[in-house]
Amino acid sequence: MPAKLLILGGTTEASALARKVAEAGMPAVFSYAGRVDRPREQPVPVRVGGFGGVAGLARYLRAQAISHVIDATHPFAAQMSTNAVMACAATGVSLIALTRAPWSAGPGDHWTRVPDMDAAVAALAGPPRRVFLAVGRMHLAAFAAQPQHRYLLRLVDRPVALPLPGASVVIDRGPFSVESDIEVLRHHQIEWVVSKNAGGTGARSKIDAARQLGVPVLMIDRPAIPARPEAQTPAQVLGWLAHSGVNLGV
Ligand code: 3Y8
Ligand code: NAP
Repeated sequence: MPAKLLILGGTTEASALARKVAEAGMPAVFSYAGRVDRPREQPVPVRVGGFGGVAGLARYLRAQAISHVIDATHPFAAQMSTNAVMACAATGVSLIALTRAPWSAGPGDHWTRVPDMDAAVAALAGPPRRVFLAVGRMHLAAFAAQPQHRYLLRLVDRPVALPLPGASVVIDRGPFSVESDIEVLRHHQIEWVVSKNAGGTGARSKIDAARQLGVPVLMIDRPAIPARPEAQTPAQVLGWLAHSGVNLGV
């Protein structure tokens, strides 16, 4: 069967892989969940929207004659990654994840690590602070349990309604720079940064900025994902494809 890749995207690494796959002339489809209004353009055909659970993804893999799935979604996209493991097992389609190692605290970092979003909300109990809640839009409602803080939110699209009344909102999409994030922390006199341990480069500037300014960070560990083969770079994915007999064309 000729090779045809499905790249589950939405990350910096997924876009880097798509560029290499397009350069190699490999048939591929890049998939977005449809979370934001204007996702980044890709050099390969794009599909947007959920598949309909494991069964929907399995149907898609068969119907589109996908030979390999590269799960290059974000480490917190645990449901998509779990579905990919199950659908590929059910259909016999080869799967590899393109993921990024978690960040670890270094000298000068003031991190408090928590296991998940609920633990992050609980850790915010206490006197009012100016908190940079840089976890996106999808989990904001949980933080309404700690309404005493002055929140700064950074979102990709302007929200229609916010579960955190009184929060300040910055509309911006990464990748961000340390200089601009230092300015954000200073301008809003941030006393605490709440962050997912996303790994990679696109979201880490706020962590580097917090270190430089001595601002403490509440770091949320990533959710568990079922075991699957993993690569750390697009080059390793191309090596995996070549090893599985795919003609990379270059
Ligand atoms: C829709 C598609 C690329 C990909 C770029 C990366 C880097 C910039 C940094 C902060 C943290 C956050 C958030 C973030 C970053 C990259 C990457 C990354 C964090 C886009 C994109 C989609 C999404 C979805 C969006 C979530 C949200 C999370 C904002 C594209 C821009 C906070 C994660 O409004 C919403 O519904 C937003 C939802 C999931 C987390 C959340 O829970 O709200 N990403 N982000 C993807 C889809 O539809 O399938 O336009 O590129 C992609 C990127 N966002 O190719 O350049 O690789 O991680 N994304 C986090 O890490 O904490 C921002 O502000 O400091
Ligand atoms: P999630 O919670 O793991 O997935 C929820 C459902 O969204 C999935 O079951 C699937 O629906 C659909 N979905 C997720 N990613 C998809 C994709 N790439 N293509 C098609 N459908 C997808 O996922 P999430 O955390 O909401 O992330 C959604 C997207 O944003 C992903 O592309 C991810 O890479 C990107 N992203 C997420 C974060 C984050 O912090 N979570 C950060 C940066 C980028 P069905 O079950 O119907 O198939």
